Amino acid sequence: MTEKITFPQDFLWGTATSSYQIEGAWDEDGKGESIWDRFSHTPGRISDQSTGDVTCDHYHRWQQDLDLMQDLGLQAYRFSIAWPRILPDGRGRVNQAGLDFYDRLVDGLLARGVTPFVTLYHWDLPQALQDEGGWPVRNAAEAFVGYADVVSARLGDRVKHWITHNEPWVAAFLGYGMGIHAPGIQDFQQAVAASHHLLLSHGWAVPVIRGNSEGANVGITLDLTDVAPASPSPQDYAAAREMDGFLNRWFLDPIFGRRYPADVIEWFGRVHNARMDFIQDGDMEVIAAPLDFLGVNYYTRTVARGASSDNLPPTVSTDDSEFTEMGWEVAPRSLFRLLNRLHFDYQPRNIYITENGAAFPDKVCKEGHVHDDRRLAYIKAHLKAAHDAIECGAPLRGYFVWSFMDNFEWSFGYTKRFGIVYVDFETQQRIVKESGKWYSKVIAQNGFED
Ligand code: IFM
Repeated sequence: MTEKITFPQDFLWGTATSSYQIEGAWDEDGKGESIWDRFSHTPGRISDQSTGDVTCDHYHRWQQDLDLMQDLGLQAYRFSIAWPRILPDGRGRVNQAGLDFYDRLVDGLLARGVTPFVTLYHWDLPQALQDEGGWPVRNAAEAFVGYADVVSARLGDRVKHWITHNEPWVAAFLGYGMGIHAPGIQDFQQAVAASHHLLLSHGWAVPVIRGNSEGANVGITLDLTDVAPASPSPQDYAAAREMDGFLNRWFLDPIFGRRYPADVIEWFGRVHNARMDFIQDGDMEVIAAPLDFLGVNYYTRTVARGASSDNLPPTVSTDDSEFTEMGWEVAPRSLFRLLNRLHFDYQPRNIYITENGAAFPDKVCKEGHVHDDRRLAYIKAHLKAAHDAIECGAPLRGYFVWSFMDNFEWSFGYTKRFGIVYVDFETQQRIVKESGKWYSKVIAQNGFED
């Protein structure tokens, strides 16, 4: 028997991208160098030796891309602004050509009936600021506020949805801790300091954006997961609590006014010898600035296993699971659990799923179509989980597929395709995948048959 899944009337349907992943034009029209330009130009950093120099060439093809969004019936589009396009040196001199680009983009979206959701920071820090030490240094947070001011002053009359940061966990811990993202540093102390300054910059920017953009909805996007202990053993429960602390609570707790979790501070100190001496009086109050919404990026769950010979046999196993091309387990019920947990534990006013999607090895068939059944099934299962969470009271207001189109997947280069639109990177041809056609129908019907 089929069941009709219908979403609330004002539910918002969108897709998402980010500047470095789609724009190209890395050094055009006065843009400064970003840490991702520097990182991808460094041999050995990107698995297929590629760069984002051209990527989807969206900087030149944005009108065609916006037309496609309109054809698909997208109601909202989440994109990010390249900070070094606006402020080539990170602060000070404003590059008008950069601002003009986003100005045209916003007007182009509004003319097509698509609501812009602007992310201010999706990881392309101006290299000039990294040369001063980057996010581990407090100055970067101060510079971010100046940047947020310039952008929101110019676009704030038309943009009413603002996301300060995308996935600060990734920016801090993959960029400065593990070194697999730009700027490629491996120093846990710097990573923890970076996480604090990212949050501080967020808290400082919130009132600045509100001041420039009347009636603005301001939020932050976190990458969150649902952590399950592999077995009901004390070791696995302890491991799950640690992972939950590191991946979820480290950012959620301070944003929602609970300060940094004591158990994670203790763990950082014990395992990584990390100190918290960068926190100044008043910082935690700044970080807890009340928000209009929480952005949630959800891709997979985490199964935690304690490192102990006393482990019990796992009762939570991934043996029969499906995995995406990223090696991430497909776990839609965990999205349901995560949304409920956020709702009951943290009570955000509103939630948007600002990213959800999957990489699979897509091929264009002879007839020129892309039959990405597994992506379609992934999105459908996650939408069903999201719908169930709404029925349980979660204040979920919208959903953004990651991604609008295939793009530069960071250290994986072009080897992972996440789009609902296929991109031929040789010709720049766009082909709407079957998942994109299906998503377009979901939007038109505000739901789907299950
Ligand atoms: O491509 C990224 C995006 O930039 C941030 N969230 C996860 C996506 C898939 O890895």
